Amino acid sequence: MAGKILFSSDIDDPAAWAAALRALRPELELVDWRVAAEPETFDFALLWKPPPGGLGPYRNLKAIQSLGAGINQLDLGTLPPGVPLARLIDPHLTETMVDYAVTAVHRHFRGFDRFERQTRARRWAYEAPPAKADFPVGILGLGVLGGAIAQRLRTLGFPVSGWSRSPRPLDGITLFAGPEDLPAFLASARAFVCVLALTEHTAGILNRETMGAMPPGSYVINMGRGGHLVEADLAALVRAGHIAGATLDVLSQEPAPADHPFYDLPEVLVTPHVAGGIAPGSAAPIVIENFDRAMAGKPLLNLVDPARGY
Ligand code: NDP
Ligand code: OXD
Repeated sequence: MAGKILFSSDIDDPAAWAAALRALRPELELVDWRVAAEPETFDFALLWKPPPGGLGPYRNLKAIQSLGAGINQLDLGTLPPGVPLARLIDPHLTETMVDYAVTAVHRHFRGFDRFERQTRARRWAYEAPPAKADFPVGILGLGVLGGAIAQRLRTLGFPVSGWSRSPRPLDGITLFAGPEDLPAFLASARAFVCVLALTEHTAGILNRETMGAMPPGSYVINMGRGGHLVEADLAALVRAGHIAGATLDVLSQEPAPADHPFYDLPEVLVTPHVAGGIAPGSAAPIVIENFDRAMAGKPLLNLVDPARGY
């Protein structure tokens, strides 16, 4: 089916996306918002963020496809009401997220973060290699990404627990669900990986109280959204020695300002929102499937539930 797709992203390459879509469906036209004219002629939008002027003029859109698994960057309140929105779930994205989580967990588990600091301080201090059995990992969010991360870490030999809104049975993973289980979950691990959806219920969930309830010497790995973490609380708990270290792929302000306090905390590693990668070649079939569904008036794959917020 032919059609016109609006593209808007400050991090994804429109030419690579146009080529990937054209390879599968030559009659599809992908137009970057910077050159888009006649907005009413667009059928579908592929967006990391909406164009600066918003989507108001694109009044015939049948659906919006996020260029991410998350959707908060789209600023839901500004999207045209009633137009369905889908998240992007892509095997390449999942694999890159799993890789990132495994790397961050191992770095803290094997003390590479400490050894990096010792190296700079010209210090040699032997410590016996730890056992994975003594380094349980807790995953906040057991959706597509959290589930895949949990299973990989378990396969690697870590005891793994997970926390989500509703219970999701996962082989070999200790499950916790809902606010009532949160205290037990927070006591269950040494490293915590956050891959929650960001909603009004999960904003600021990593705060003084919850991180304070983690066992002393715990590690925090945030791969969800910057809004999950109260940054000043983490900085205070790191300075107090309660949290031993953190790996943060997402921050409340991206790019982070040069004077951000985390840049002065050796225990905190910041990566510039690189944990997950969307590859046009791998994700294009999913986008085309959703384009076809939108044109046929069928429900989208990976549809966002506006009431749930994810
Ligand atoms: P899913 O929607 O599949 O999973 C979201 C998880 O959050 C679910 O387990 C859900 O619980 C849980 N959740 C939502 N609200 C609550 C709540 N109130 N209490 C407890 N748990 C809750 O999303 P994905 O796994 O695909 O992606 C997760 C997030 O990862 C994205 O929203 C995005 O922000 C982030 N991300 C970051 C990337 C990066 O590069 N840093 C790349 C890709 C994604 P339930 O299972 O019960 O519904
Ligand atoms: C996403 C992201 O949500 O890259 O996919 O953050």
